[in-house]
Amino acid sequence: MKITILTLFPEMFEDMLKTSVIGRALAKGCAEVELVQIRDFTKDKHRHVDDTPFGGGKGMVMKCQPVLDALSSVRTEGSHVIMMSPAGVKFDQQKAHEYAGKDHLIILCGHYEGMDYRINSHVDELVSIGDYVLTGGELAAMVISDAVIRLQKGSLAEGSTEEESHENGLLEYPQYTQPADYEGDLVPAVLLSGNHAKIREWRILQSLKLTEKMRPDLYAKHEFTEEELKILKKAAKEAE
Ligand code: 6GU
Repeated sequence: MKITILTLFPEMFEDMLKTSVIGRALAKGCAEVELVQIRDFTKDKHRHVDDTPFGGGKGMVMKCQPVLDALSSVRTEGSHVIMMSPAGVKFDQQKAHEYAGKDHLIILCGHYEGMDYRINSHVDELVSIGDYVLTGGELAAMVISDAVIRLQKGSLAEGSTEEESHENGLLEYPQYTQPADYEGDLVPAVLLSGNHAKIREWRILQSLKLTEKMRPDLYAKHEFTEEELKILKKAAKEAE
């Protein structure tokens, strides 16, 4: 897939696109990222991308012309265009999968106080990464790009996303590594037992318990599998 990012600050993306899992995935060709400088589409000699808001008020508003000309220059047949905005729908793992399946995702990053509202009708969706305000859409676009690129075939070891937090609507079970005894803090004995059925059961139970405690909102929405119900019943009996 290809991701095109329209921004006034393309340099903000350089390190993340070169580093770690995402850097390797892009180097291997699992996905392609194109950065487009919106300012290159201005037509005045001062290269203004923003102006004062009609009706008055603080701050500056990004202008239609450079943004929409930049967008037109990269739009392709079948491209999906999202605009980063704190007023958008919330991004989640389901959306990450939806975008990961697109051939061409275009991400428009706003800055300053906002964008001229007339831009909204030229994009498919407004997307937010959470209920807080960032100075611009770039960090949000990086979050979305990371979540989408790591889902591309070849980015990660086969099957390594399946048991992650949020993939089945639950948080992931706790993980441990060497040493088994860290200054008296012990790894749960079941994990050292070599009994794979018991380990699986323990992990499912921990995942359920952790989700109930940390994310009651997710737990309330969870659709339990037969196996999960059986494990919960057994744990309740053992606690009697
Ligand atoms: Cl997408 N943009 C900005 N500016 N702030 C945000 C956001 C996006 N998502 C949460 N806060």
